[in-house]
Amino acid sequence: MATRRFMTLPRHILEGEKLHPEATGELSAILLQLGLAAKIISLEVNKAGLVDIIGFTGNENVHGEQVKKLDIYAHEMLIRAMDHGGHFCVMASEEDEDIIHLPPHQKIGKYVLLFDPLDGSSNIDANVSIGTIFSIYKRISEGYGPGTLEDCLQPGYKQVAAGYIVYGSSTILVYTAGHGVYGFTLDPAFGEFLLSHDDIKIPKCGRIYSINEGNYFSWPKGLKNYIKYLQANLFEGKPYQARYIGSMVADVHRTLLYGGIFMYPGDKRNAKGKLRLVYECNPMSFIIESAGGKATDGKIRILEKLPESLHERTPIFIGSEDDVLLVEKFLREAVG
Ligand code: AHM
Ligand code: MG
Repeated sequence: MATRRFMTLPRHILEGEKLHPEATGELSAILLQLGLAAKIISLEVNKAGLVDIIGFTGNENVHGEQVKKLDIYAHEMLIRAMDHGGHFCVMASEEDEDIIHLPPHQKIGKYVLLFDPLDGSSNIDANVSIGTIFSIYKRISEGYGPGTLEDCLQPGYKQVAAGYIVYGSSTILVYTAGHGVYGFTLDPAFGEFLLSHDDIKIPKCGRIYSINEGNYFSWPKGLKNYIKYLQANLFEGKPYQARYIGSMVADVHRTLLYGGIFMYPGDKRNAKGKLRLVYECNPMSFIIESAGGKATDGKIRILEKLPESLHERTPIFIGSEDDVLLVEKFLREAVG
C-alpha cells in the first residue's frame, strides 16, 4: 500500500490558503485557473507531432478551422483562461509587444500577470521539452482602473507567486508563492496534477553545467576561464557534466532537481544575452531562490534589477548557490 500523500494541485493550493487566515482566496483562484490553462496547452502540445499525419496541414484543420502556431495558441489560451476572473488589472505576454488590457466591462482586480506562453518553441518539431512560464505581482499604480506599464515593470523580488509548466516526458507544473517550491505531475488518465515534488530544495552545488557552448568565442574572458576550470576539475571525484537542452524551462527544471548551473551570458554580439528579464529570468529566479539557490546577471541579483522595458534582456547565471558564487568570482577576477 502506497504511503505517499495523495495531493492534487487544487487541494494543495486550498490547504496552503488555510495557513494564511488573511488570504482572500484570490491568489488560490488564480493558481487554479493557471493549472487549468496548463492542462489545455499540454493537450495541444502533445498533439503537435500529429499535425502532418491526421490532416492538419496548411492553415486549416479538418474542421475548416484555422490552425495556429503553438506559441500563438498558448498565448491566446492563457489570455482567454485568465482575463475574466476579475483578479487582474493588466497582463503582458512575451508574444505581445505591449501590455494587454482586460476586456471592457470586466471587473478590474489587484493582480498583474506576466507570462511567456511557450518558451523554447523552436524545439517543438524535434519533440524536445518546452514550457510555459508565469509570474504574478500586485498592482502598484494608484486607483481601481486598468493597470499600467509601471505595474508590469516591477523588480522580481516583488513577485507574489511564480511558476512554470514543462511539457516533457510528463507535464509538470512547478510553482512557489514565496514559501516553498512544489512540483505536480499531470496524470493524463484523469487530467489532474498530483503532487510529485514536495518542498523542493536545490542542492548547494552540483555536477552539471548548462550553457550554449557554440558561443564560446564571443564569451567574456572570465566565463571562458570558469568553463575551462570545470572541465579541468572533478566534482566529488568525477568529471563535470555538460547538459544543454536549449529550452530554459527544461534546463532550469533539471538544475532545480539535480543542482548545478544554467547560464545564458552576455557576449560580444549581444551584451545582454538572449533571455528576457520580465518573462523568463524573474520568475525562474524567484523559484530557484525560493528553493535555496541563486540567480545573478554576473554582478547583480536578478530579482533586484529594475526592468526598463517589457522585453528587455539580461545575462543570467542561475542554480546552486556555490556554483553561482564561483562563476561570479571568475567574472569579477577577469575584469579586475
Ligand atoms: P524563445 O523565447 O524564442 O523560445 O527563446 C528562448 C529560448 C530559451 O528557452 C533557451 O534557453 C534559449 O532560447 C536557447 O537559446 P540558444 O539557441 O541561443 O542557445
Ligand atoms: Mg521565451
